[in-house]
Parts: sequence; C-alpha cells; structure tokens
Amino acid sequence: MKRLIPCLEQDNVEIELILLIKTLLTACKEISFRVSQGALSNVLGSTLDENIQGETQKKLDVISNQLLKDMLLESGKVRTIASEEEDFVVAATENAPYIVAFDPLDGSSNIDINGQIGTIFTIYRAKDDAPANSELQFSQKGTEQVCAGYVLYGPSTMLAMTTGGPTRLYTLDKTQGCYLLTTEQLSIPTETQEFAVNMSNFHQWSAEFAHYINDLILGKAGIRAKKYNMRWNGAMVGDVHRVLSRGGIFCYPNNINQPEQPAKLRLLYEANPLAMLVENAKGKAFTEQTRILEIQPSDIHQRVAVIMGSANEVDKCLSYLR
Ligand code: AHM
Ligand code: MG
Repeated sequence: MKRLIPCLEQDNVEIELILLIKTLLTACKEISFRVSQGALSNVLGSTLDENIQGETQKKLDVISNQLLKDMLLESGKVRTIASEEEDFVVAATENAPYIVAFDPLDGSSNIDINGQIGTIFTIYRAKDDAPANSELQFSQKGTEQVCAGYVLYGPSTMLAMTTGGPTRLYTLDKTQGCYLLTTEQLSIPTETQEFAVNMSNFHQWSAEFAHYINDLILGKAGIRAKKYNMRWNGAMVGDVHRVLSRGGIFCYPNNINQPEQPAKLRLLYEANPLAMLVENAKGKAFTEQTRILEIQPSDIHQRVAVIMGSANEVDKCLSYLR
C-alpha cells in the first residue's frame, strides 16, 4: 500500500504544501491518540503537558485546537490560522506561503458518547495584500482552496483529502504511525436512497424543503416511488464520510424561525472543505440557492445552509427550492 507522501509527490503537489500537510496530519495523529484514550486523555499523555504547563484538565476539543495551533505556528509554513475554537484569526509566520483553517473536533457532542468525531481542515494561499493578523486573509472563495480534508476518528482513523485532483482516502496504520492509501479515488454514486437530516427540526424548515423530505419519507407510495433510508450521526464529518463512501444526501437547511442566524454550519472550516471533497468525488454541494464553493465569504465564522452528496439527489432537492 502506498504511503501518503509518495502519493502527494506523484500528484505533483508542491514541496512546501506537502510539508505543511505533513505537519497538520502529525497533529491529527496525536489527536487520534487522545481521542482513543477518551476520558483518560484528561489525566494521561505528555506532549501537551509540556506545552501548556499546569493545564492538563482540558476538554478534548480545546486540547485538539491547541495541538493543531502549536504545530502550525512552529511549522514556518503558515501565515494565518483560523479555527472554530478561536474568536479571531491568529497571526503565525510573516511571509509564509499558506493560511489554514480548521474545526479541531467536529461533532463535539459525540465526544462524551464515544461516537464519530473528526478534524476538518482547509488550506489556501496567503494573500500579499492583507496583513497576517487580518481576517481578510480568508476572504477567498472555496474554489481557491489548495487542499481540503478531514481526519475521521472512528473505529479506524481515516483521512479523506484532495489537493485539487481526486478525493483520496487513507487509513492511519497505528502500528507504523503512517497514513496508507486505501481508496485511490472516491466516487459518489449519482443516485441514492439514503438521506441525512436532523428530523427534529422539521417545524423550522421552509415549506419547500419540508415538502422535499416528506416526499422521501412517503417512500414507494409517494412521488419518488422508492424506499429511502435515514441516518444521522450528529457529526457532519461522519455523515459526509458515509456519503463519500456509499452515496446519499446530507442536508442542514436554514431555520426559518431564526432569520438573524438561519444556518448552523460554518462556511470556512466545515462547508467549504467538505464541499471540495464531495465535488472532487463527483458529487454536488450547494446551499439552498448557490454552489457553496462560489460564496464570497464575509466573516470567518459565517454560517451557511448545506445540501451535499449524490449529484442527482442534490439536483432533485434543489428543484423543490427554486
Ligand atoms: P460542532 O462543530 O460544534 O460539533 O457543530 C457542528 C455539528 C455538525 O457536525 C453536525 O452536522 C451538526 O452540528 C449536528 O447538529 P444537530 O445538533 O442538529 O444534530
Ligand atoms: Mg463543527
């Protein structure tokens, strides 16, 4: 089985970016270990104890954020960092070539129940017309991402990543500490009979979106004339991993009762990287109106509605919303 770095070299990924990806994934290896320790990771472990003295009783999402931040700050390859766990951007190395954003532990409500969680990350080129400590560094559309991926901490630790070409899947070999290529090219089936949505939000959806889901639930007796299955992890990274693996549609639509903040998921470090992974695996990724990757961001913590997955099913869903 091929190792990650030779795969990236074969894909002609520039060396500076390979080194940055390597750093990021080394941090994720450490997170994977912490996650597997569960409740014990608050009392065991070494790396972090040395970095932030006296602060060993941290929650896993805070620990993960700190690990990623520390390693990226030290790498010398990153000009600016944004994280779900940081209110503002963090300036790193002046004149470094890249900027990185991440959700250190997506699906954090699953931490306490030993459910699926993951680290989502995205890399862009740094902008020379904005200072390192400016949010403007991230004022770039998702189409500008040079790398997007996640590391899923499930029964096995898996990395899904694209550097512009196909979305590839790697599995962390914990005996050797390296990521091995296990699926050369993910390809989401265009048709599906599986959907992922938080059904308890039914009363918050637009009439059009509720109509679409209702037609899925009607199954063989309804207009879609097939039986649909439903799955909901409570962790986008786990739900989208399933969609990438065997097809499906993942939806987190707007809440019409909350016009001041209708969407839940964040554009920069959730929707955009997962949209790039899905598109590069032949799927589609939209808000209720637009292609996610074409949104001009206005804020690093901006939220958007998300509809992504099997191409024909996404088209069908959008046809209800137009
Ligand atoms: P988080 O980043 O704080 O974990 O929140 C995002 C998560 C997504 O991973 C997931 O799809 C969604 O929130 C679950 O929301 P819900 O509480 O409606 O199940
Ligand atoms: Mg999240």
